[in-house]
Amino acid sequence: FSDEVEKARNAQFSPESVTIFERIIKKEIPADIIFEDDLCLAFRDVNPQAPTHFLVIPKRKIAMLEKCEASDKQLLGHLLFTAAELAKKNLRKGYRVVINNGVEGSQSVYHLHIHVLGGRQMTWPPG
Ligand code: DGP
Repeated sequence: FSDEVEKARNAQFSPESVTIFERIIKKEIPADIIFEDDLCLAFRDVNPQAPTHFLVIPKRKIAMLEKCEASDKQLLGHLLFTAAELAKKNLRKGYRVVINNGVEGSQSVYHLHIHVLGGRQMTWPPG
C-alpha cells in the first residue's frame, strides 16, 4: 500500500477528536489557502497526487460523508459548487473530484473534504 493508504488504515474515526483540518480553519497551523467564505475553506493538499490538488472542506465539522444529515444538503451542495468554481479557473481540460469515506475508502483525516485533482490525465479505475 502507498503511504496515504497506510495512514488511512491506521486512522481512527472518533467523534470528539480535533483534526488537523480544524486547526487549519482556525489558522493555528499554516496552509496554502486558495479560497474561504463563511461556510468553507479550500487549500492545497500537502501531499499532492497531481500537478493541481486541493481540498474543499466545510468549516462546520462533518467527520465523513456517511455522517451527513438531511440538514447538511445545502452545505454539501455549496462545497461541490465551490470545487467546480475553483476548478474552472485553471483546470480547463478536466479534473477529478474525490471523497474518501472510511477505512476502505482510504480516508485518513476525519473531517469531510472534497479532493480536486487535475493538471494531468487521470486514469480509471482508481487504485
Ligand atoms: P484522505 O485520505 O481522503 O483523508 O485525505 C487527506 C488528505 O489531507 C491527504 O491527501 C493529505 C492531506 N493533508 C493531511 N494533513 C494535511 C495538512 O496538515 N495540510 C494540508 N494542506 N493537507 C494535509
